[in-house]
Amino acid sequence: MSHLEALETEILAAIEASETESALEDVRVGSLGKKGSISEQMKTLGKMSPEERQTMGPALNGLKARVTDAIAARKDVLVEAALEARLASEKVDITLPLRTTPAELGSIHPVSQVVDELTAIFADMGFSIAEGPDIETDDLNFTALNFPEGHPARDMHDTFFFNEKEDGERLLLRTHTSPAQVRTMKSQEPPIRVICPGRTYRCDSDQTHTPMFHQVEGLVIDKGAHIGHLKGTLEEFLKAFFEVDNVTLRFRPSFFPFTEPSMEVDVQCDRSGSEVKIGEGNDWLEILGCGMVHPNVLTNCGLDPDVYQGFAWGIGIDRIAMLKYGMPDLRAFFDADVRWLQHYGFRPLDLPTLFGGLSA
Ligand code: 2NM
Repeated sequence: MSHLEALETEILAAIEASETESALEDVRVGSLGKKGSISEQMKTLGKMSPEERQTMGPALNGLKARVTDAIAARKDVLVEAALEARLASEKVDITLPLRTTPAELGSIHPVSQVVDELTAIFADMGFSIAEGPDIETDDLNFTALNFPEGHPARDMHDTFFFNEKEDGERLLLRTHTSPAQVRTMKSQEPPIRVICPGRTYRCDSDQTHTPMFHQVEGLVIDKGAHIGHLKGTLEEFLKAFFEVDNVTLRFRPSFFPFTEPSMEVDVQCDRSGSEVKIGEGNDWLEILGCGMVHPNVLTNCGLDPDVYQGFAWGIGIDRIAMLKYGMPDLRAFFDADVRWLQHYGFRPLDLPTLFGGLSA
């Protein structure tokens, strides 16, 4: 075997043995590079006799061409193999379920969920949301709302009072969200359409009462507001909230200091199964109180009762949450037991909307 054949065999074997692109590059530099073995052979051509050069020239050029081709072919194989290895090692199974993020491990308390639902429904009907402080003045919680001092209706509320301040004023924990509505009437021009959801407090505790509970009150003030609008508003709300096509309401005369006339509202229901079903059956369930805003309240809030009329209502949020989601025990709402929350809680990132489904 000539020395050129030996060199070719050696280089081709090195090419085949290269496992990486950089090893192959070393072989290329070692053979075809400036000081490579083939290049060194090329340099010897100049010192040869013309006859010798005539055979060695083409022989060396052939060798160079075959080595160049072999390197290119090997490179294609290595590039392809490297890509395959990357595809295999970086494979992502897009069918795997997402890992639960900390945000998804928590859940939304049913009271928050129901407040979000109420907000979506009434916002759709053109209402704004108003909030006020939990600690209120006697004036905003009672006097402005036509509960005169010494009036027995004040006792009905089992109020939590704070100690008297130095100036003799006695603050209290609001017994209803109506003071937020007084603030709204005093600060905004009619027409007014607001709901006020929030915490309320009464010194009362048994199977169906907790000292802190949640209420949402609604208020509409406008020149032509009348009791028909009240009925329509309540029907639309209850249908949307309980996600039923029809509700039948029954209005019974009642008494509240801040409304005249005042009414208690029952909703038609079916109690034959294990859960109460709203909108069917032949039972009644008391669900809310309402009425036309008393002229004294309008006057106290700076509105002329000869120009403006209004209607208002109040509902217990905890109670309608229990009804809608079948939760039997009110007191569990305030136990902060994560097992209860995992069972009855809602997904944190699904906000209730009328188009996306309130409780879907
Ligand atoms: C109720 C029942 C009836 C009520 C009245 C007012 C205000 F501020 F306009 F006077 N707010 N809420 C109201 C009326 C609340 O809860 C059972």
